[in-house]
Amino acid sequence: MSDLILHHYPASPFAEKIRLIMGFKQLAWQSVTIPIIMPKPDLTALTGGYRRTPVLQIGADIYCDTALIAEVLEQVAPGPTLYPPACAAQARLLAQWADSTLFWTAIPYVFQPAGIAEFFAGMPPEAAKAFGVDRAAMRAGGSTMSVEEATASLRVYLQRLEQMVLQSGAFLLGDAPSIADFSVYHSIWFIKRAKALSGILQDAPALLTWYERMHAFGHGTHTTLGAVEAIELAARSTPQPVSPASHALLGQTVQVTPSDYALDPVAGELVQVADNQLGLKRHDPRAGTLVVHFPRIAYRLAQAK
Ligand SMILES: N[C@@H](CCC(=O)N[C@@H](CS)C(=O)NCC(=O)O)C(=O)O
Repeated sequence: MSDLILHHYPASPFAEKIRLIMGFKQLAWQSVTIPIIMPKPDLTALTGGYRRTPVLQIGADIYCDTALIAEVLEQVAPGPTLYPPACAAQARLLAQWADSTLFWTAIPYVFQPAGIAEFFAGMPPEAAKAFGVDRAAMRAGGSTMSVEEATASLRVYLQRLEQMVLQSGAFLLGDAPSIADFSVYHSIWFIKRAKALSGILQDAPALLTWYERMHAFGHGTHTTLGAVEAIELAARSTPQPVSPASHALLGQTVQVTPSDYALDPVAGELVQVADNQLGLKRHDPRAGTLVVHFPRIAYRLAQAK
């Protein structure tokens, strides 16, 4: 039985990024399907309030955000690497652009009326309404892009990505894939699924060939696990020891909150501070003692109020 448990749902682009990395590294994992909108009581029992998708669980260690999940999977299975030494820095920076700017251009592009109709086909009208209300609350205060701006920006981005594939060989930064390919892939995957709108990709034929090359990695192998079983497994497990660096808030009760959207704080004892990782120890009545891990980039650390 694999120790890797992915909490996710099929239609999530960020989950698709991680599923494809599982395939690239030929990993076996367990799959817990989580709700697409709040409430998510079984997920938040593990995370302490973080609600975004996906989340990786290894025993009583909970990893939030795909930037961190990718680094953890690299440690679990170093080869093939997501960070080829020749381009690791560029790859991480390009991945960050894709996970923020490209993703938040693809979302308003796909969620125009034709894309919405396809996304919610076969679901009752209330499902679409509930999704809209949930995501509006999640993005409260954030800026939104018009379909016009998203379409125009996407055309430019697709041409830049097309040029990268043409210049660098099989993948965005060279002959081998890097984290940048997986971060770009999930937005293209989301656009490609919206059949009525995927025609925009036809102007980037080399990128489409790249897409097929990426798609062929598959998702590795997985078995299904219930959300309650995942919580019970956490309760039976002990978090892995961490090596804390010195930090003024170490050992104190703190809260960590995404700094972009879905601003749900997670509170706990700060037990780990690394270059790009924070660990909070917390206790849940059902899941027991856990350490919830976040990247530092795009997460705010503050003393608990
Ligand atoms: N920076 C986060 C972003 C994750 C994200 O925005 N995921 C979307 C789904 S693709 C989400 O959480 N949507 C709200 C939800 O699933 O409840 C990451 O890399 O994991």
